[in-house]
Amino acid sequence: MSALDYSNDPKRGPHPLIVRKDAPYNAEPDITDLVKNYITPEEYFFCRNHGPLPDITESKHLIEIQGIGIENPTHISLKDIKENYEKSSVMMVMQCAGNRRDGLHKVKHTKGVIWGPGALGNAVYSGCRLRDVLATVGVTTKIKNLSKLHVAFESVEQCEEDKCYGSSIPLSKALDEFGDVLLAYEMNYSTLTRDHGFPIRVVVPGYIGGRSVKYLKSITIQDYESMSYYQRRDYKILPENVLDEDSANNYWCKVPSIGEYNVQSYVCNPADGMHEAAIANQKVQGYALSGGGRSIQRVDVSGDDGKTWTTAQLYQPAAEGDNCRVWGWCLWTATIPTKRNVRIVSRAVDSSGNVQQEYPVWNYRGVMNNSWRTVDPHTIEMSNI
Ligand SMILES: Nc1nc2c(c(=O)[nH]1)N[C@H]1C(S)=C(S)[C@@H](COP(=O)(O)O)O[C@H]1N2
Ligand SMILES: [Mo]
Repeated sequence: MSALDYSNDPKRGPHPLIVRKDAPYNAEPDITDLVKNYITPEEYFFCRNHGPLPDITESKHLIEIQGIGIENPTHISLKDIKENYEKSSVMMVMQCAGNRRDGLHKVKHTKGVIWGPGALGNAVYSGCRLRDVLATVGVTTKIKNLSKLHVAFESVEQCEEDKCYGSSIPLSKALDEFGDVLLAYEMNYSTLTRDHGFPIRVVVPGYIGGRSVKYLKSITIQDYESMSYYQRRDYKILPENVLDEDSANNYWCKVPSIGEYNVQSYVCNPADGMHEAAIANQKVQGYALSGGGRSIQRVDVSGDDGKTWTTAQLYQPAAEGDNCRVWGWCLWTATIPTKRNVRIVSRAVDSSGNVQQEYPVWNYRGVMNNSWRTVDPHTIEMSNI
């Protein structure tokens, strides 16, 4: 077992998050809190960690930049990043690939923190563009074999079982003029907190949260994906016949790692068990999002378990400037009749026409669950009896 020391983790007083695991610290908000704000305040923002939080002195911290196409590997300081690169901001959803794992875990045992539907948030991150930093070391879209290259990110912290947190994305995403990948030092216009990656993290809009490496220590251009455990042996959708670690070992290298997340929606209000009465006009509220910059085209809401559907009203700011990609989430409301003992359902359609699937497709790591959200008219406890 790991002998990691968590005594230097930030002291967290009483706060509104539901703690899924103490050490490493993993917590998510109550979903009725989550949809109170379009931009998720930090107090309602989920935290996903794999080890003790590093305690980094900003003035001493350097990021190493090296690899293919870089003649002179270099180190860059936070001062350099803040003073010599244009500051830019991106509003985006950070969503863990394990969001809603609980739904798959109910089907069959899954491996991982049992997240409910709150392992996501919508924030404004600010920092410098990764492509600007790469340009100063000579890495641009003119690089040879662009489509075969990756940018690997490593973090400072030691995780469970002596692993270092790391991940990678295609270099083409990092260099894309409209990809909006940042080295961020602010979240919601405040300095990043230790929980969210102080002093600097990567943010990769449209990709699963796991690619947005916190406490960034190094950036490497290479012709293979990150060798990190979290890239190679985690965050993959294993086929349904893989039931345990032993059989997973035969599959990790055959299955691609997840980049962009899929189309998703969730009814946050009313919560399970909260609509026992038949109501003529019940207000239903939730979130919807999709990966890769795809916007939400439509959210269908049903008060009669999917027999009839009403189109929800969406709140989703349009894409900014020349960029047609949408990284922020969509909050929606619908007013529908609900009946006693009948489920409320939501399903989203994204701008590519992808629709959420009706039933969960179980996978061992419990990732990318996007089955229709059905609000159980009874409490969860009652439905388990
Ligand atoms: N260094 C480091 N970066 C990390 C992680 C981590 O444990 N360590 N977790 C990743 C995962 S799985 C997710 S979902 C996001 C969560 O970001 P947040 O804690 O700011 O919400 O950070 C990612 N970056
Ligand atoms: Mo994650």
